[in-house]
Amino acid sequence: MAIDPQSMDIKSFLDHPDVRQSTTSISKALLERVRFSPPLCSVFSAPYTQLVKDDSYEFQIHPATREQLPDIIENPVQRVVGRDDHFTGQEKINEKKRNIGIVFSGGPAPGGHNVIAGLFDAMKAANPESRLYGFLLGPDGILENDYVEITPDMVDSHRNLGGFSMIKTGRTKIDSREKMELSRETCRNLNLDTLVIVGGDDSNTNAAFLAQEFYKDHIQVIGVPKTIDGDIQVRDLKGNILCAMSFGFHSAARAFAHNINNLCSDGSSDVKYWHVCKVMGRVASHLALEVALQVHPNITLIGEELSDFVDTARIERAEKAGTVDYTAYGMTLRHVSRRICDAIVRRAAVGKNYGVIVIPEGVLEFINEIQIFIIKLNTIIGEYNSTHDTDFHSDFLILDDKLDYLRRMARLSRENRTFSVWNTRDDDLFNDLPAFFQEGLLMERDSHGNFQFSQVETDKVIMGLVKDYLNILAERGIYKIGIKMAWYSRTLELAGLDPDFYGPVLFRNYNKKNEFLLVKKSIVSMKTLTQELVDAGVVPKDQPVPETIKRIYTASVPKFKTQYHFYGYDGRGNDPTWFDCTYTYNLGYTVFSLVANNATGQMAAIRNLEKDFSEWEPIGIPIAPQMHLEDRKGKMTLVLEKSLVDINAPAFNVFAALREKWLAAVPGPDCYRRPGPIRYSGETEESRPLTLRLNYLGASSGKDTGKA
Ligand code: FBP
Repeated sequence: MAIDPQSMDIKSFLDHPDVRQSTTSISKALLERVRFSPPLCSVFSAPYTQLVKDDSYEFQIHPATREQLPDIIENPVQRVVGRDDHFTGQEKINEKKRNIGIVFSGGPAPGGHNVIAGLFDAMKAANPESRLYGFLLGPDGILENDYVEITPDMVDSHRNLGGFSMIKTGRTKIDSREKMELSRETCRNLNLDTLVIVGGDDSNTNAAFLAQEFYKDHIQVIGVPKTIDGDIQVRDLKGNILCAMSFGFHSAARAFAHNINNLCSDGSSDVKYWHVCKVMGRVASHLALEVALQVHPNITLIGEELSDFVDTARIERAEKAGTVDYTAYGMTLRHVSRRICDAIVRRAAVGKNYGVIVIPEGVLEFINEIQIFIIKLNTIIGEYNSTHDTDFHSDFLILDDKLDYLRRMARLSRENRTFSVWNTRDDDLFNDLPAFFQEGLLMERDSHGNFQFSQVETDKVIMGLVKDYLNILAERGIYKIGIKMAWYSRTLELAGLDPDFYGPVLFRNYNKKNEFLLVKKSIVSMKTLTQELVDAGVVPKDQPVPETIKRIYTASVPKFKTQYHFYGYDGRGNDPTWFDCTYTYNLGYTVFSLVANNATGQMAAIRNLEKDFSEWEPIGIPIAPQMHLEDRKGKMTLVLEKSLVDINAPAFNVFAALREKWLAAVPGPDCYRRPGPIRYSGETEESRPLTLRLNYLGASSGKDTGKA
């Protein structure tokens, strides 16, 4: 029945049951999602679980780890196995009443709520008296003793939902004695048996240090591999995979892919924009690679490939001159921008002056000169802070002050040759960068000492150079839009002109067999057009160029128009895919098995993620052996090693082999792929990231049993 809003006041209108149903925050999609029950790995159907040491993995242990984490360095890899026999006393261990604290650390990643749900369900099934506490706003919640007890209602209303909104998150690092003591105090106050840290490489590093710190207090610390960046992947020395991917990666990549595919549809419809899509991933380009495999955009940059580049021509030139050219290794910003220009020019030549380009957020980290700037500035800022016992960013608030400080450093290097971090050449090069980029490079590092790439307009830095160079190529007559032969002939014939009379003068490839014609390089303006026609004798000197010919020329002049998009925060908050829903729910169960079996300093993981679900195996991975020394805020620090895109792995090889096809710089349609929206059920979503699937298929020579 239709409601007449005029006949009632707004309050009564809002109270009408149909209006209430339409305006409630609880959508049908949400209800369906929270009711979904992810399947559990078969071991969890047993009444109890036990941990079995798996000696088949080997790690190269850094001596500093042995020194700093002595009590957890010998932790083994542990398999979670199901037990149903009672004589081991396992039921007592399992059924013990426990207090567990959990915290989210770092950026949100789809699936976090299911880690809580899995842990909560497993814990309550073992002993309904056990309690789960959620620390609020990340590690600050631990330091400030700010927590909530997690209730069944809280869990049920967040199952399978994205974000970390149940208990929020934060990026504080527990890195000082004082913070360690505060954390210990909080754990003691709550009488915690275990602290669970759901986080990325830095947070799992923190988990290892806390595990060591609390070892004698008998407070267990367990890490959970979270990050959309996909850079927590654990392999042993021989390359055996223990954890193929952190959770959240698949959902974020899928969300980005779906949105970027929409741009592909839009772009190939109005054919006037290059859509520039910056895709998150602080350093590693895993997300960009997965998006490329999911969508087939025209151009995708992969940072790891750029740094691996070797300019053989430069090396040969240097060899002939008897010198060494160190700049021949890795790509420069200019080189990258020229590669992009080349692709844009080639597409334009077949009439496609539009397209989609994917740029990883962290790509600058892999570009020669920028990498050097980042390292140098990290050192300068780190040294300033330790020498002055203050903070560089508070002392130099505005860009001009920071630049002034750098100038003084450069002067110092002239006066004192031993001071070499920042010389006048560095200063000159730095001053050539646009101000917004200088500001980005000088920005405050995060609490873990990481450069905050999400705050830098990486895409604009690269595309600025692309635009400049395209202008040069247009002036040189190289960047032109291909003119369709059929359109050219029809247009001239309609105007009563002979296409064959003008064609050979206008175009460099005039031939009936060519689908697209390219205006000669020498014709770059109306003036040069007139000159060319007059010189060829097809237009008399004192006669104007026919309007139709001018129209053809104008259609060949490219306008390079861009639209910028950032895919990051939206994907982090996306609801999880089936893969992430299931992965994280099982991670929650795995955490409980590790807790119940007294593990500490371990990271909960699922082995065989790259295979079909029936082969997934919950395990505990020792965190300490994964650590190595890295420069953070100018200091060598033990951290979990980030996993970068392996450019020798099958997934990258597939991308490299197909990217020319996806560029589609040939007449005919583009090759975009429609991944579709995220679902947690049904058959339209692949069962795991394409990167994992391809790497697995490559490694097992096609012997896969899983569904696509
Ligand atoms: P985590 O490593 O904490 O999971 O965060 C990843 C990330 O989303 C990066 O992709 C991005 O560079 C960064 O967080 C953005 O951080 P912030 O939330 O501080 O802007």
